[in-house]
Amino acid sequence: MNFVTAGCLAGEDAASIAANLKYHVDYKPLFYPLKFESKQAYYAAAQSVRDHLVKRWNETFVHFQKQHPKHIHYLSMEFLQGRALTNAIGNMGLTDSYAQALKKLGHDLEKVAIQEPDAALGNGGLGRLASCFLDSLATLNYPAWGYGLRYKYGLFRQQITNEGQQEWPESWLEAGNPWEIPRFDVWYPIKFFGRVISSKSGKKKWVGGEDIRAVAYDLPIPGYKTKNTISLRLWSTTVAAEDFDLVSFNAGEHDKAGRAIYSAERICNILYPGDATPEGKLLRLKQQYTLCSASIQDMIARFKERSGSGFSWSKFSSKVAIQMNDTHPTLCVPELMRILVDIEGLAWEEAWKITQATVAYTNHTVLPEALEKWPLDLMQKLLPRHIEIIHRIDEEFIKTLITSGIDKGEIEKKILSMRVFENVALPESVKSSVPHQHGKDDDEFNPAPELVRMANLCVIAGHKVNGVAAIHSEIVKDEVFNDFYKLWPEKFQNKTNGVTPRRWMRFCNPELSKVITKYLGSEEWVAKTDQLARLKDMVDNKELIKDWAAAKRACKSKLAAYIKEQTGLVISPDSLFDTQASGFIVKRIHEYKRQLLNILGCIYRYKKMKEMSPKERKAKYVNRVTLFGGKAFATYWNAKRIVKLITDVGNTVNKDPDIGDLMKVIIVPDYNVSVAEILIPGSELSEQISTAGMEASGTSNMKFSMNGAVLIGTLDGANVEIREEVGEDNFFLFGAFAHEVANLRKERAEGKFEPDPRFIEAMDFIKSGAFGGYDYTPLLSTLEGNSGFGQGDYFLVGKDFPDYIECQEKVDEAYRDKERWTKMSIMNVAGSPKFSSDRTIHEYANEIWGIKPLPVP
Ligand code: B1H
Repeated sequence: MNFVTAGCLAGEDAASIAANLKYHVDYKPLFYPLKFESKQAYYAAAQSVRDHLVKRWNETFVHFQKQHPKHIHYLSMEFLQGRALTNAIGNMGLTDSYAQALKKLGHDLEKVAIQEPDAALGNGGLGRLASCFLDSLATLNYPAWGYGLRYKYGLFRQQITNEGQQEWPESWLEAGNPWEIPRFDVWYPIKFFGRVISSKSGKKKWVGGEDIRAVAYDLPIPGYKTKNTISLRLWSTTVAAEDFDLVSFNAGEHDKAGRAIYSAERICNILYPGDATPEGKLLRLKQQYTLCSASIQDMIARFKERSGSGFSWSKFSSKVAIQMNDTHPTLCVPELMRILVDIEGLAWEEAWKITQATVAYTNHTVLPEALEKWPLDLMQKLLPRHIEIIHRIDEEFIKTLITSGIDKGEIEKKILSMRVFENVALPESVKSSVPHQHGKDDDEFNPAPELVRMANLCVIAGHKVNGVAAIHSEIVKDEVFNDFYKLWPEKFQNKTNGVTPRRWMRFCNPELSKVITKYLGSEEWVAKTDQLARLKDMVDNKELIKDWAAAKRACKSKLAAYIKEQTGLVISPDSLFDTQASGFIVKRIHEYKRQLLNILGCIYRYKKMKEMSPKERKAKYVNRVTLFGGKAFATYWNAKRIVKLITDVGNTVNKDPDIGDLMKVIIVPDYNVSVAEILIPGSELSEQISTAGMEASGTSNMKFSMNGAVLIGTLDGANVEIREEVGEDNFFLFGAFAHEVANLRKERAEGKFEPDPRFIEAMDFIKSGAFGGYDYTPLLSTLEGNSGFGQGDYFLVGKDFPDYIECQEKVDEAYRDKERWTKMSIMNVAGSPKFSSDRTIHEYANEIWGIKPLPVP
């Protein structure tokens, strides 16, 4: 083998790949040369795969550059990419070649792949959705860019001890990131603070303040079975070399000399800095502005370059589409306006038309307390010119409202609730047109803070607003943005979420994929999930049922082995594997996911088991392992208490000789994308038990269902559509409906709710010390009392409890009939075509972005 030439041309057969791997080991060493273990093999493989990626990525860029199609730019503060190796070689069709090549060199692909750190630049569903969308955009050959931030530390690493959760920093870049291409040629200036000066002609200029640089790092994103390879461009922050304060340094003031650098670099230090303090808020706002400013500058630079002599601003929105993933990138609205008006010299009206035609907004949550609002004074200080622009947007919008035909008696109320600012005096120009103002002016002592409502700005600026599941989009129209919906019904749409069947079926579940391919006759379903529906007609096929059950069992064995390795606990693959897994639990409001309902159900079940004879227990319950995955924000005490409670229950139950395999309760530590790839295929029952109306969509529900887990859930988020697709008989439904929730809370507040005795029994069992001496009063008190948010069981755990445990009894009954259960599992996969992110992306492309596929020849 000629390693050097092999290094130059990365062929696609096993022999040349092996040579290429060896080349990377020998000529791009990252380690001590006498070792060639799994870790070295991983880095060599990544370098080698990267060569393939870069070739396709360059070809795609050149093709798009020449063809100059309309591009979508997906802006997101989070991308939960997970590991890249298996996905990249899988999408490029090189898995077998790499597996063989590694084998030649004495390595096993699976062992090599797990050396990769998990790229966790996101908290949960919203970030993972962005990553699934990139996979679909590349696969479907759409011209697209993802834009995000390159956080040095991703979501923390979680350790579970007897005390509950402990957090550790996750430094995923420690050994370098072989998948990224640092683009030192692509950087943009970013300004903070400073002041605005006006010229005689009225032109505005933002000057002074802090100047930093955003530098691009590109991650090539390969599509499945296509050459198209798009970019996820992540910005990192630094300063220009000349901003290093050499004078101070030489004077021995070393801290002072490096201050500018540190101030710039810390912007990208960490995902979601806690924003409870003013410093934390400022940092988060700097992050958001950095993402928006650098991305907009980049889009404009490339638009100009692609347009060449045909350049005209009037064509911008027919070539550039921007999607804002929630309100976090809202600042791209005033930033685009600032560049168009202040720098490019466009008139306000023209700039506004372009901006509106370019940006669209996805809403991911209906909880009013979760909608982002920034303190006006903070924003004013950091982004003085943007605040002027937002004032003008606010003023123009109020004028639009006044002339929109809204009833005179209503107009003031509408203006106050719909305008961008909250608790800010009305602009002078509209005061005379508004009949009576209870604004800030009326009440000098009004302590209410002045705020900028990012969601309102998004709805006013965006040409489309979408929710992420059918029920959620209805709530968006009927409740959250009802006034806007009445004003502009044509803006509002639904785009039910989806997940990529590549990562979430084909690659994470080769066992079940093989069975599906065997019965469908080809692997076409991986790109065309509609094919999966054909399984419905085969559901009675005894061979299929046998093969299916065997594949699920293989996944369960893998999961059991993983749990043994991680926790030391031994679980039997003959038990029912029942899982509740969800991303990061940031705030109080995330208690709507109701892990507490699940664990209280376990507690009640355990108590009943203890009261029964061994024979009775065995007759009533099937062996079950209840698994939890998820992280609690470090300072969100109630979530951490729930983790502690689950740990305590596990410590008691798992060791109880009366119980044995009948019941195990386990937290799978450090839940992330890679853990999900083991946990989801190995699960048979998935808990999707949020308080109805509160989970916008959920996406793990889709992943579980398409891996053959049956859902137990409420009619919430995408559960509603999953149940429609898989059929009522293949979904365990319980709980109050979304439209009943408000009234149930009201009744509760009025003291009319009588909790079920079984619920009281479960709570009392905890209080009795059955699971140790930890004081659970603060946690349990949230389920008691009558009043308001924070007490009085806002999430209706007590209300839904009896229905939930009765539904779980039906699960036991169904599970006893193994054939019936397997058929339910098959029907879940057969019902999953709709939940491919390919479907979602086609809808966005056609109904919001106006982009067309452009395959690289
Ligand atoms: C979702 C968020 C979110 N909704 C604020 N909202 C964040 C809000 O860091 N922050 O400040 C981070 C994330 N995430 C989730 O989006 C919904 O709860 C899920 O129901 C939904 O499936 C997912 C994707 O649409």
